[in-house]
Amino acid sequence: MYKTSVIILLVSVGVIAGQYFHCESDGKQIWVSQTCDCVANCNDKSDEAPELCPNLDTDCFLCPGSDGVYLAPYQVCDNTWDCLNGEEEENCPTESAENDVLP
Ligand SMILES: [Ca+2]
Ligand SMILES: [Ca+2]
Repeated sequence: MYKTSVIILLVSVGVIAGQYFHCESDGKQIWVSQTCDCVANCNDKSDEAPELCPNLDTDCFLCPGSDGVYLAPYQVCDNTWDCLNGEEEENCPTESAENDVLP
């Protein structure tokens, strides 16, 4: 009986610790799956901090000149400006570009 309770407690703690991430500045609770997804869910962006997400630079698109605004891959070349000046929509392959012959 005692053992079962301890196991249940440990599993519960593990589930809670594994599912939620607490933002550093205000302790706001978000899903762990929302961390390192290139989208800032915390006001302080602690869910996308470089210490937490070492692959941020390769997994996400950093808006040039922005204060660390990252975009998820699906936001790049989706014909919608997500960076302030739509930088992520530049250099996208287009149907017409594929037919262009470079000089
Ligand atoms: Ca996030
Ligand atoms: Ca976009």
